[in-house]
Amino acid sequence: MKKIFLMAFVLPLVFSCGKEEKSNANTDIIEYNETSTPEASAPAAAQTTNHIVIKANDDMTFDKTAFTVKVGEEITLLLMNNGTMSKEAMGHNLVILNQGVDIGDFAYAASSEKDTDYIPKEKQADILAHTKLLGGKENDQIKFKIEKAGDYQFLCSFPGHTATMQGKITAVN
Ligand SMILES: [Cu+2]
Repeated sequence: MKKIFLMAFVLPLVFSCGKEEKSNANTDIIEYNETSTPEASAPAAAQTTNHIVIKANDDMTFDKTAFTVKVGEEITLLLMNNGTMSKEAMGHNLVILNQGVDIGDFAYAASSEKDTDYIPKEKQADILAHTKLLGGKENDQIKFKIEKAGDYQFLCSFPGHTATMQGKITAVN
């Protein structure tokens, strides 16, 4: 529990100095301490993370679909496609949408954009961040920041996958 208090107090202090680099380094250290403390992992809903790891498979699902992150911090997201099928048959990506974007509209627009790996050119403004399209046994890691608190939906934009491959990142202050 001590670690949670540290996080709550250290962050605003560091941010008020405007040194983002430093704040990232600090939260990394604190977070690793936190995961090694058994009692700290109990209230999962409120825990924030800077390191998101999501695994996809040939069964067309993401293994985790809800994350909470801190506004303004650099987030690392690793998408792992643990399947064995090709990118053409069972490719997976992860696209994080900006707030207010309709996930169904986006998926529909993306589904015909094979040339750009289902990242629609005319919808760039809807995208907060996205990974590459991955075939079996491929990984991609991206970094991004969320500057405004709230919920952000993510999806796999490969045709037909969005219904079973979507989730939500909640950004908190
Ligand atoms: Cu997919």
